[in-house]
Amino acid sequence: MSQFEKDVKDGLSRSPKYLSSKYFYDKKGDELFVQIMNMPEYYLTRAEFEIFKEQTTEIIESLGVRPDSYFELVELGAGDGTKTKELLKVLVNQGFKFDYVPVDISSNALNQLQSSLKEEMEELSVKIRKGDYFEVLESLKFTNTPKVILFLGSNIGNLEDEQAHQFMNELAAVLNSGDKLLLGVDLIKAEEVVLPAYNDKAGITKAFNLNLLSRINNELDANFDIENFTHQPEYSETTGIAKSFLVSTKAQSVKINGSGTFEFKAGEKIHTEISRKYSDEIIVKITKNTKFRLQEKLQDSKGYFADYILVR
Ligand code: AVI
Repeated sequence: MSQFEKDVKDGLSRSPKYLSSKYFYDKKGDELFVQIMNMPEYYLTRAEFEIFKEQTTEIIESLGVRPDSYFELVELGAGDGTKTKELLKVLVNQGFKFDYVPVDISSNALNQLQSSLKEEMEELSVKIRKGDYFEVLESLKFTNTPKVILFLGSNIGNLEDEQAHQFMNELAAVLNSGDKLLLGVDLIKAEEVVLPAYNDKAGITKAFNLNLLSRINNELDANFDIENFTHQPEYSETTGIAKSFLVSTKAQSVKINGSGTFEFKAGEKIHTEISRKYSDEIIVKITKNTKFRLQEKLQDSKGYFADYILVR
């Protein structure tokens, strides 16, 4: 039984039911996420892009890198690199000596990024690394080269606080003292701004959430009727936590070949995603007793998003 199948079986046997958002990203899910990043309601990508475009000098200064000493710029989950390119252009133009190391589990995404960088910044040294973040970092650990890690897009927000804390500890373990982390996070703000980002008018986020059921149908030979489920986002300004659910619109049973039959009551929810929003206090909480020290916070002009710079 694959890990995916085990996790689906386990999650649907729980009460309340649960499916992990890490399984959103099959080919269709990747495409839908690109559309999400371009939606008018999804302010996160634009806000972080603005920081990278307008505050490039401040980023470079607070990372403490110098043109004459070599470093590695490692990006975890690089995607199409739109934001990072703003930083890369300036570093290249100012003659910094560094390798850009984008890490991703998708070789397709990495190859596309590599060829677009070749076209746009010929002199940039790019070393793509396919695989699990920690395995790649572990393999880079013993070089003694100073490192700057980029973890952007509020990707950390898809983890529960305890998991995020563990992530910071694991990251600290594969870095050396003095290495830097640039952590991009969405900030806690009004429901009127956050909720539409997860409930867009065009229904792209709905399709993104429902695609998880299609993926289970395709890969695990299941018979979810997508028409009988709907997308429901929730957000609490008090906790700063957004959650996405899939709601069964009627009583129904769903069969997954080899895993069994799962009963749904009318109105029963499957929790599929957490998108945590941050404050300084929560950053302090997830870095507490880790080897990271908070150094700097850069924000976009609306104060929607922050890039924190932490030192290992
Ligand atoms: C990838 N991650 C930071 C996105 C988020 O905002 O939590 C995924 C997403 N889910 C729905 N829309 C976007």
